[in-house]
Amino acid sequence: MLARGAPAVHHESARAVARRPHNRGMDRNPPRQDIDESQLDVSEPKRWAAGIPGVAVSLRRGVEQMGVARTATTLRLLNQREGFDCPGCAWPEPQGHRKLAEFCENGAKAVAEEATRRRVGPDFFAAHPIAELADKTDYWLGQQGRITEPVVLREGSTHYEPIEWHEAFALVASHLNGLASPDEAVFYTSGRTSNEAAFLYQLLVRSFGTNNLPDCSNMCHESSGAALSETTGIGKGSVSIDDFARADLIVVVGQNPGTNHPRMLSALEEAKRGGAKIVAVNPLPEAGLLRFKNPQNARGLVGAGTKLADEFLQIRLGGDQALFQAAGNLLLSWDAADTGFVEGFTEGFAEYAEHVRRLDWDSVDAATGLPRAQVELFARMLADSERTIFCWAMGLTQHKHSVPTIREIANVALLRGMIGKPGAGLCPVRGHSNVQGDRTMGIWEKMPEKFLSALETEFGIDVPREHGFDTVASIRAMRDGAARVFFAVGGNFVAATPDTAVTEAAMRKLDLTVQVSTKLNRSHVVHGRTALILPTLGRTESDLQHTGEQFVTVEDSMSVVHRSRGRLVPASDRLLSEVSIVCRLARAVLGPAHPVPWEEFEKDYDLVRERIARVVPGCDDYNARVRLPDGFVLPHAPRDAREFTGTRSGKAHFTANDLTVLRVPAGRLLLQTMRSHDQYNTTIYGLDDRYRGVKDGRRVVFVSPEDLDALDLLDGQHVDLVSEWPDDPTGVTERRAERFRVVSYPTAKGCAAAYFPEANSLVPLDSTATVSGTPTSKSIVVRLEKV
Ligand SMILES: Nc1nc2c(c(=O)[nH]1)N[C@H]1C(S)=C(S)[C@@H](COP(=O)(O)OP(=O)(O)OC[C@H]3O[C@@H](n4cnc5c(=O)[nH]c(N)nc54)[C@H](O)[C@@H]3O)O[C@H]1N2
Ligand SMILES: Nc1nc2c(c(=O)[nH]1)N[C@H]1C(S)=C(S)[C@@H](COP(=O)(O)OP(=O)(O)OC[C@H]3O[C@@H](n4cnc5c(=O)[nH]c(N)nc54)[C@H](O)[C@@H]3O)O[C@H]1N2
Ligand SMILES: [Mo]
Repeated sequence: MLARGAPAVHHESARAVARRPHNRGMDRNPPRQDIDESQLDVSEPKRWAAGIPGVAVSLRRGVEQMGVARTATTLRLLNQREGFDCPGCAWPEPQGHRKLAEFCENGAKAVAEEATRRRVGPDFFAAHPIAELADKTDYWLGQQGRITEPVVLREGSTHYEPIEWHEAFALVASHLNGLASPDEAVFYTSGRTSNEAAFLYQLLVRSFGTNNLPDCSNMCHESSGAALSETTGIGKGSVSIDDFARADLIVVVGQNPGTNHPRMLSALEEAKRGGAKIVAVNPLPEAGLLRFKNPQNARGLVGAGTKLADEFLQIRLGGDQALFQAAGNLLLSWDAADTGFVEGFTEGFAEYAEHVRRLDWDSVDAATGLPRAQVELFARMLADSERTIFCWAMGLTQHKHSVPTIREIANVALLRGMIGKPGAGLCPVRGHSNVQGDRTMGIWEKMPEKFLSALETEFGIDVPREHGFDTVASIRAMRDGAARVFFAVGGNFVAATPDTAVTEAAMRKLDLTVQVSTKLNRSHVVHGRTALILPTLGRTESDLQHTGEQFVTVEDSMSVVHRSRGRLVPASDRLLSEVSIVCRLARAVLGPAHPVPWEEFEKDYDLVRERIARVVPGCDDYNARVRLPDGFVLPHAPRDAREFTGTRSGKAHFTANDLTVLRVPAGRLLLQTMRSHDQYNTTIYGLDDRYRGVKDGRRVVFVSPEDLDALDLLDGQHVDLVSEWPDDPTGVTERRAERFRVVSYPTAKGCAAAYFPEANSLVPLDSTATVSGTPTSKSIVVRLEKV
């Protein structure tokens, strides 16, 4: 039995799992069959997260992909100081003492995916023509294993075939240098890239001459960054992990931590033990928000677990702006403002107060769908709290009015003086494990002047000033012929982006597509006229260079920068690290006379970090500080000193925002696209959305029983989902995704849900959030057509 602090993974238990008949011999055999939706099985949703099934699933997935011994060693190094950072989510590691098993079920799955023993080598590509691979799902593609050597798909060819690394770099260089302008190339980044690789990558792209650096953040927390930089002067969260234990109220809005940030449940549980109250605001009663059985202690395994949410606000999709305006209105009417803070540290209060006092309560009712008494109770909890933390994720960032919504949370936090004191603050919970670090290192299509001029001074180069394309603008440019080359460090661009049909057609028009990847995905089989796959090391693997084994650094969701060092033998001896790939490509593209010492950087990552220290704000003495046991925390003026140095006035800004009420035409529903418990974005680990009771299939649409009645539909029927957007500038106002099984589910009335990426084809490319440009993946008007 697992006691607190005991290793959750040891040989005995892993062996016990491996002995079960269905796990025998799984090691190297990927599934031959793709998803068969006719096997779909639906049962009652769960009321609690983790517990024994969580531990069992971690071990089973580990053993399937890695075998017993490798599972034990790998999981033991996960999130330890001398090990590697979990390639799963960006939730921070605890400071000081770390438990021996500092990971969660879904972190274990992420590692198993990467450390798998399955391989995709030249035989695989010879056996499977691209036309066949293009019919497979991301699930099947990902399950085939790690890519072992660079491959090329030459123009007109039917198969990928091996290519030497130097030839691959020369091919990319000849395409890039043959462009009419550097702006005809697009350089995407997903959020797993290390700080060192990200810093060098943006340096290469800007030296080449463009700011076309879209990243996954454009589809993720861009709205948070935009709203927070306007209001607090810094686009990052203002809490540390230790604040959770000190808070008396934690509000979790638009986030499903039980699946996407499972280690956050431990922090919530600890806060709860310390007397904190938790409010969950969500259209879905997510299991992890309701009750948690902590797999790291005996009580969590055998007992009833901890009840987490004290209050569950089952809000309508997109209703959060109204909820927080209403809270602001009530707090003001109760004189519950922290006047010392408001007067000392903010501006714009009078205008804000005037605006929310005029609030139209009918709009609040319509937008939130919540009983007024519950809105009042929520405001009362805010008024009574001395230390509130506001957490949110994709449920807030992927709507048309996401930026005003997050500004509204900032308003309430400012009103109550919840920034820059222990146990309180704003906490956008980031997705990819290093998405925040990549931004810090310059992966952004519109980095500020200060950063760009620091690059120029440090390296003696010229870099462009004109803003580049973000993700949606990149797709438009590809579609319209303004971009000809696409290069991606990680990610799965065609599957993660909106409007699948449009994006895939845009991708197919390109001259060259290049993917730096660990595993196969849809973006390798929907490609430009020439395509390259450049296989790279994962987080778990050791990175041996000229001066010895290297480590890299990453930044978590709470601005802690620390080391990550892979220990496993790489999946193949033909892999290059992302740093090597960037440095060698830079030499090929920019020529040997380029002033940046690319060759030296590849040999010794300390040399890269010396430059990071001189260019990136807050990174002074980087090499020494990342070597401290827990790394170091980047400065954050509002959090550290209640200073708002990043805004124009030096004060925090209240904002007055017009209220958006999403009105849905009769007979239609508002659809959100979200993650199942068994996937990492477009990487589908398995087919078991355990907490929601959906198994062995993914084409489901969750609809409330009342809506099913009203629409004359039954649980178990099949429907096409048809999205409707009359405002589409391209004139295509309808999009269809075929054959989804209707699941009767306790979601908020008028709101439906389906999985990402199956439903991405329904999200119009041009339907984006104001200011941030993020696709509106969480509010799409759909009708359900019986098939
Ligand atoms: N295991 C695993 N971990 C992951 C990921 C993964 O795919 N798998 N992805 C990573 C990434 S990149 C990210 S960004 C995060 C994503 O983490 P989440 O944001 O938790 O991911 P989603 O599945 O999109 O869930 C959105 C949640 O918000 C709710 N929601 C949707 N719309 C609204 C709304 O209008 N208002 C409110 N109040 N709630 C709403 C949904 O019901 C759901 O609970 O997780 C990261 N961690
Ligand atoms: N409809 C809808 N669309 C969405 C979302 C949604 O909620 N709804 N969420 C959005 C969000 S929040 C995000 S962050 C994006 C995610 O968009 P992406 O980051 O582009 O997608 P991922 O699925 O995370 O990328 C998976 C691929 O990354 C590669 N990979 C994995 N590890 C490594 C590594 O260490 N190095 C390299 N080079 N490659 C690696 C593998 O080949 C794998 O196939 O999707 C967005 N799209
Ligand atoms: Mo994300």
